[in-house]
Amino acid sequence: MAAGKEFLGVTPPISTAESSEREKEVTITLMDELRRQNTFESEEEAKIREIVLGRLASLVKLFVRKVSISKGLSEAAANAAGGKIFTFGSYRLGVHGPGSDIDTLCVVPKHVSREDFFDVFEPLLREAEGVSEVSGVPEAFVPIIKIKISNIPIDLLMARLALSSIPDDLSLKDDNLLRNLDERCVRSLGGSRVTDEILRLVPNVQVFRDSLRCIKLWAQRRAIYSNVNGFLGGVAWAMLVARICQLYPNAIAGAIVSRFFIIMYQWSWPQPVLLKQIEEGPLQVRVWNPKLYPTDRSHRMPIITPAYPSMCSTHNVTASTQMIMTEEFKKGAEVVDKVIVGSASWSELFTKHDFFHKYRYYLQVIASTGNSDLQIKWSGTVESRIRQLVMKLEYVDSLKIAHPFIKGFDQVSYCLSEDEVRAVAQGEISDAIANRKKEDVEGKEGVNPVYSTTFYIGLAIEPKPAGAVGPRRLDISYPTTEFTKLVKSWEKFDESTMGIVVRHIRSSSLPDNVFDKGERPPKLVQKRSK
Ligand code: 3AT
Ligand code: MN
Ligand code: MN
Repeated sequence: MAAGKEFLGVTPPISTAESSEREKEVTITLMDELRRQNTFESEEEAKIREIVLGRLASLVKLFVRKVSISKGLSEAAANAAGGKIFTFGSYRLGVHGPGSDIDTLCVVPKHVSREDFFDVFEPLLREAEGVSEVSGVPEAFVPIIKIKISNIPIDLLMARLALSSIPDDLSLKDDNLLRNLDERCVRSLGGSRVTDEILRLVPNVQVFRDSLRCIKLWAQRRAIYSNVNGFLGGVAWAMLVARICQLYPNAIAGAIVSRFFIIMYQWSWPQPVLLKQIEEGPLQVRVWNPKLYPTDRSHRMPIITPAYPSMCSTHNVTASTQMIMTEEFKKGAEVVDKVIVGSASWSELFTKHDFFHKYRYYLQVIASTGNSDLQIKWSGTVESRIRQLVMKLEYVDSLKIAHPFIKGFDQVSYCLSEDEVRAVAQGEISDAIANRKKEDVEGKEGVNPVYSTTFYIGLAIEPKPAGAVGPRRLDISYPTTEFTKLVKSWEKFDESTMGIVVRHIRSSSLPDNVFDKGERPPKLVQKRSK
């Protein structure tokens, strides 16, 4: 830390006071509630993860050794070449739950190439005992191998450094390590460097972990945990909590959570959330800078990653998602106030969202294909463009909010005719089709499975101005046509195999699969028409 500066962060703390007795009490009840909500893994699972990581570390060394030998290095040099794993994501932050994956970066010396990662390491993993479900995606933006060891899912990224060996005590902190690296390596290193930096920038790691565990569960339950859909992802939530921890360095989790909601509710966006001053570095890459770049200026709730090159983790936030999150911060603050005075319990903070009860009208965006592998790609493409639809809807007069739901609903429909195929692609899934199972059509002729993923956008419409006559007309044909064009411009789009439909429905026409069992209110008697 710089001389004379005895705090972490870009401003001095708001308060360095210790937490009160009451805050200590509610921290205990908070931790009890988090355990009751099953957010922690068991001790056995924790032990298995450590064994798995040990195993993985030796597999990476074996891989580096093997490639070293094949490239003509001596036994001694091959052994010294090393290789090291770094974790990031929820496991590294210490907020993972039962069943979370372990996000792992494999760091290798310069003579081990990215091709070797997929051509040598992937087959080595396939052969390795206890390793299963190996699948590599070399062409991804961040190339990845997914595996399971002892049933624990693991995401493996790789970075090749410009070093002839990777010692066990290597740290990734030095920005100069990024010099002369392939862009994919720089991206792969990012996750790990950011997580490590966050942990270095909080005054008390355990308080940070406990608080973040609470905020993550809350954001998931309130359906505002999703980067693609314009809310915040895991890294952004972690940075917000870290900032509150910096502002109250001696507070415990219950106090941090209570300050979190009120401060985030009152935050003067687009003032950015920073964990440290943004730094320049050795690469020819853009660092977030709203003074220089108009796109950076357009970020509504900028939350900036602390490791070089600093980036905005929240560029997907739109006017609607910002309003929705702000409203949730406010509600959260109210619940926590009640918890502190003893008139509510923590479980109230984690109540399920009411997205499918909240609006009178919804848009359905239905992506469909006839093949499950293709469906994953197509629905992913459609999902990643939904925020573009939301932003266009925000321009429609009289539309107050276009609220995207954080996940799509997948269905397989076994269709027996062309008419059924067409109907399903249009979102008209009759009960007969919805209830038809794979077993029911086994051996039948002319069965076409249709894979569909339906995304929802809730529409809040401004009340009719006083004295206006006739129903309020909402014209969304322009945004929907533009959106359809946009998704169809995907380079792999194929009109004959991929379907995309946008349509609006009343809340009474929502299908059962968006509700939990018993959640759907009994059908109300049709309201008298106004
Ligand atoms: P879980 O406990 O695993 O659910 P997490 O925060 O670890 O929570 P992920 O494993 O999905 O979540 O992601 C961990 C990090 O990996 C977050 C982000 O920096 C990176 N990441 C996630 N998805 C992608 C992706 N599709 N491409 C590139 N990086 C990704
Ligand atoms: Mn993870
Ligand atoms: Mn992951």
